[in-house]
Amino acid sequence: MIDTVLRSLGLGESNPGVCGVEWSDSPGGAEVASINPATGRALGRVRMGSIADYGRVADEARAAFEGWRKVPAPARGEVIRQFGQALRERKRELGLLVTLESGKIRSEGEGEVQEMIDMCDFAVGLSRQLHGLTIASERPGHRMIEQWHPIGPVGIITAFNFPVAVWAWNAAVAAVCGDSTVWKPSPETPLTAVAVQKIAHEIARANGCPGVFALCAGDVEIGEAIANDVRLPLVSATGSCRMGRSMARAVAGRLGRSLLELGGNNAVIVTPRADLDLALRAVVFAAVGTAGQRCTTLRRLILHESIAAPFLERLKRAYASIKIGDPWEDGVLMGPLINERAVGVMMAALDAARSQGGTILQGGHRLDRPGFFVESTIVRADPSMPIVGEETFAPILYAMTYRDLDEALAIQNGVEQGLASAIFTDSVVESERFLSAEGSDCGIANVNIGTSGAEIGGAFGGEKATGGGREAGSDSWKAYMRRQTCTINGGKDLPLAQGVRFEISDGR
Ligand code: UN1
Repeated sequence: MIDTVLRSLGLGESNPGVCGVEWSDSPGGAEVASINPATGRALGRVRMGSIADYGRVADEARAAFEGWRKVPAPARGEVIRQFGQALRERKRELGLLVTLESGKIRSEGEGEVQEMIDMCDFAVGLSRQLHGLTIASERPGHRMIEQWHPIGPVGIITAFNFPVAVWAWNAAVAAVCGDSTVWKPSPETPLTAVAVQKIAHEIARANGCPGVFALCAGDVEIGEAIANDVRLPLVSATGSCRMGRSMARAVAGRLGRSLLELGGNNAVIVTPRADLDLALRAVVFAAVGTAGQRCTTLRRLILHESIAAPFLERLKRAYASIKIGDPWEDGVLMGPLINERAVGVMMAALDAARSQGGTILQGGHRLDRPGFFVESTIVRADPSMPIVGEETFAPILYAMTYRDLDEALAIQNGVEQGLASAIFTDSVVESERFLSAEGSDCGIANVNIGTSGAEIGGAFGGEKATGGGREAGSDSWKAYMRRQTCTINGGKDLPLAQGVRFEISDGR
């Protein structure tokens, strides 16, 4: 099965991971094996880029930008339309590759490709809607407009957990905005990146714009090169708060712009007025889906004390019924963690939780089988435990109780991250409070649905240590363009703003 999938996507045993105007035959970086986290065995190998390879690709992306920015935006949209069509034709194989390489279950693997397709559709529509404003001038005979121009090549750094969808959030929008992109995928999921790059590159070549989508697989040194590269006016990066802090410093140091999508420590509040059946289903998907490896994964469950005990009993039973196993098999709801390190990090977090007074209610173990499988785990916790304030990229759910909504909101907002949040209640008073200015402080606030699984139509991102960036839908496109304010004088006089007088005489 694996060989067929790889071959159908044009992948071999060893694949170059560098592509600018053309694929590079022999990139100068290390050759890295991509490991199937469900077996621990290699799927194939990717030859990473060296700093020299990166430099060349970034030059090519810069040159490609100079042509691409002159192509009318709707014509750029047509290229993205073709790309979306090519993804539709490859959805099954690509989805399976996502599953094999990242360990997410089949339907989530295909969902990831669907998310790319949705992004293409969105970007095609956007390509005719990059609207500016007309602004009334205070001066007679003058008018003001705001227009948007392409900003330049954009650096895109993505994480293993959404190995291609998050690239598409950025690349599809950047492309219709007139920007080329240079992509550094996660070293954990390079094959998926190479497969998607093959499709994107082919479409770009067929449309006479090779180099608009560039790829340079690599490790931290490529990420640092992107952060410090003055050729890239914008860097969009997804990953941990730690990575984001050093990225933000480096990009700001050269006065570039960064768009950051960093850690989440997402919470759900379940009130006594909630539909508990609905809440239960939502909590399980949000906490266990993708084996707890989404940045929107539910990590903190804040239950009203009157419903906590029976709700946790039901939750434990639901957890026990979850089938953990090979993510490509039907009926499996949870696959493995991404690697050995992730298993170690989860076990260390559970040790910390125990020593800080937490009790493991369910799960807590590694599974005795090849690959990186763990049990989905519920910990009875207190919000004051330091580990509860950390994002551990694993299926650990900290369950806590509250007395009144003020306390619930204080717990919900009492962490450094600010990505996704939700409340379960049938009371409009409670939900409106949650959505008000004194309610959730997150970039995403939901009512009666969980924290994960956002649609692309809304702007995606979070506040505080999550980094403040917004990607995908709504008006996120503005981050990928430069705004220009233009004042045009159609008259024969030169009145000055604010009534300032400055008369000169040229002697005539
Ligand atoms: C991420 O985990 O980096 O809302 C992004 C969701 C997905 C995107 C998650 N659409 O869960």
